[in-house]
Amino acid sequence: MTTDPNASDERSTRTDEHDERSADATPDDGTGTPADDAGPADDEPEIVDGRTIEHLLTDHERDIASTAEGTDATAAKRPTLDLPRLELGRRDFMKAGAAVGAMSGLAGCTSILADEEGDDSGSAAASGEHKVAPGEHDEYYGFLSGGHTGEIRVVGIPSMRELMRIPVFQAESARGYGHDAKTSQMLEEEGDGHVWGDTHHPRVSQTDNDYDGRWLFVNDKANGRMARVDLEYFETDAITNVPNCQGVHGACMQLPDTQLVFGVGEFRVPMPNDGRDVDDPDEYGSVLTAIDPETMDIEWQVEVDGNMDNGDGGKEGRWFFATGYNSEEGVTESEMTQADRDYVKAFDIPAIWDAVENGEYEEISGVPVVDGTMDSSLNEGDRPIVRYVATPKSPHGVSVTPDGNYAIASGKLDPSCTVIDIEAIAEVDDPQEAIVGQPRIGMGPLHTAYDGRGHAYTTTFIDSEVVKWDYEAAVEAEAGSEEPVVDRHDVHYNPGHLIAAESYTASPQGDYLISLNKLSKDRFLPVGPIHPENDQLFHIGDDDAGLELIKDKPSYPEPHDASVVHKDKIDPAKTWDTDDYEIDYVAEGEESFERIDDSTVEIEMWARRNEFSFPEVTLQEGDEVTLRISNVETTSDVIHSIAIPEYDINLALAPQDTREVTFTADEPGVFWAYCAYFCSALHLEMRSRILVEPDE
Ligand code: RUQ
Ligand code: CUA
Repeated sequence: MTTDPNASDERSTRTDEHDERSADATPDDGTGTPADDAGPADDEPEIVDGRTIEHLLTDHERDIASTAEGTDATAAKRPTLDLPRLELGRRDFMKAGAAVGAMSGLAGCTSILADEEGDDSGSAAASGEHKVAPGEHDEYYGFLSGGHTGEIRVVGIPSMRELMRIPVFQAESARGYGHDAKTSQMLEEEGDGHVWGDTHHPRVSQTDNDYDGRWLFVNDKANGRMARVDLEYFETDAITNVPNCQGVHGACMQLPDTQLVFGVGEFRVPMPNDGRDVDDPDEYGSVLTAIDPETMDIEWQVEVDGNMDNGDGGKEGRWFFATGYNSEEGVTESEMTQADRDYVKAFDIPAIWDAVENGEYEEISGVPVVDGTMDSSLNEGDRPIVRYVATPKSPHGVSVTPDGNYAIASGKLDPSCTVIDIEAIAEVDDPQEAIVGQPRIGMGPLHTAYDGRGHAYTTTFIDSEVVKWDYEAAVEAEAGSEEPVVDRHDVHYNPGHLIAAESYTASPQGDYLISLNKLSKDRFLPVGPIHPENDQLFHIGDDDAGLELIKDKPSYPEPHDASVVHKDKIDPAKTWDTDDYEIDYVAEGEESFERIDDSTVEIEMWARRNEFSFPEVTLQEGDEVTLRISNVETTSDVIHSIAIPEYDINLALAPQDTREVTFTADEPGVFWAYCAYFCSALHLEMRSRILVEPDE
């Protein structure tokens, strides 16, 4: 990173070099790897029925618009995709389903889809297998991001029952999050005054490439933060504000033992973003951020060329992969989609640590920033810190196979996935030689999950499918071949992420998979113009039966990604342990009301069924009051709260928990504090009268 005013010329040169590199990556560089003759990857835009992918994308956008109106204005012009078993254009099909629903009042187009897919009625779904009876527990925890609600949702799988929500970047009254001193300070100090976030990628910590149930980490795409959720208490316990970038998009960690947590910077901005270079996009940068999982302190950042997007860590700890788009470093959609290839960046973590330890960085906004751009001196020689692997086109998701052998990137604007051999990355001279497979998956491939039996499952956003394929077969096959595909199943509609049980570990469970679909259209009762999304659960455990659709779950906007963890690997607390928080517990008999001076009061109190230690509290107008309160119950699930509406406070109190809050009694009057958790037969009577006497 440089702040040299002459540097913009250097940057332009670098951009030109991108194009050269893209050109280098085309067929006749003589390496003889499948990447070299990847049909869709070449410089010519791929043509489907005489139309480019860009045209198809435009059609797709128009179809979404026309379907919403129930019209069929574009039907005549719509092309048919040349995918097997789809005589009808996929979007024709969606439209047909929506139109039937609209005209006849039928709830959705399930029957039509069942016909096309082969009837699902004999499947596990119809037979009632995978049901979880009332009172029974699920097999898995699903941790879903909540998108721009800023939260995490906890769902039981396979029931898909929502078990809990964990607020992360937004205050939330039912859990008292952002109401007590500790959590409100965390939100304020690490939030620059922002009141919301955009969570995309929840990843659970691992030890030895398996879930250890300790923490969950998640990004904030909106305001460039990373957060940690403590999975003993299912509560956010740390937030880190990441400088030198706007949004943190991809999030995951260095494996096998969660040595580092990574945030993948997306939007390019000047570094630091303090008013310099505002209209000089060549000077903007994008960074990968490495965070210590214990302290949540930032260790270093690496600046790269182009936008980054998603990421995943190799299983052996050396490599971290991030996809990227906008190698053009443009600022408009058309500028960002010119090149037919963008890059998967392979970060060599030990080499980056060496650079940091040798002082080969620039400190920006208090963080060591290592230069990992293409023409950085740190990328010369035999141990470059970042290897740029050109893949088609604006690759989106990247995930490492459970055996640790491959990183698979999804083409997004190209129908292929790219299989990168992780061991080869370290050995080859030209990173393109590490590309060992490039199967044709379908239109708009976004994300890939694994079952541990050698299958990859990729969502195709435009085709609205989950496509199951064999990744070793893809290594054997010609680039561009559809042969590795073993099954495909419609989803409803337009899937983003998908996640299989424990897919991010070295040993996925291989039984369930959730497709997180962005559009639900007519699948549910209408609820106004903002529709829920649709999370669809599949059973994938029987390779003969193929993908079996079990369940639709309407989902509040909007989950992006999820981690699915076996129930035995999570060990939540039933009550609080008083050693686990920094403030002192207030036992029965230890309650106190202390006037420190003319305008300062400290209250220590407790709550139990059906009373607060003080039935009334008398204050003077203008008093600054610090109130600490413990729930002295020891019985699980006896939760109280202290709601003081006048001061916008609701502290949720699980058994043995203690919370603190400070407020100013700025208006005279009588204000009832009450318990907002329905805790007992006399819950309504559980209250305390706050008398604020007027200032004379
Ligand atoms: S992204 S729908 Cu934010 Cu993970 Cu791909
Ligand atoms: Cu305590 Cu209601």
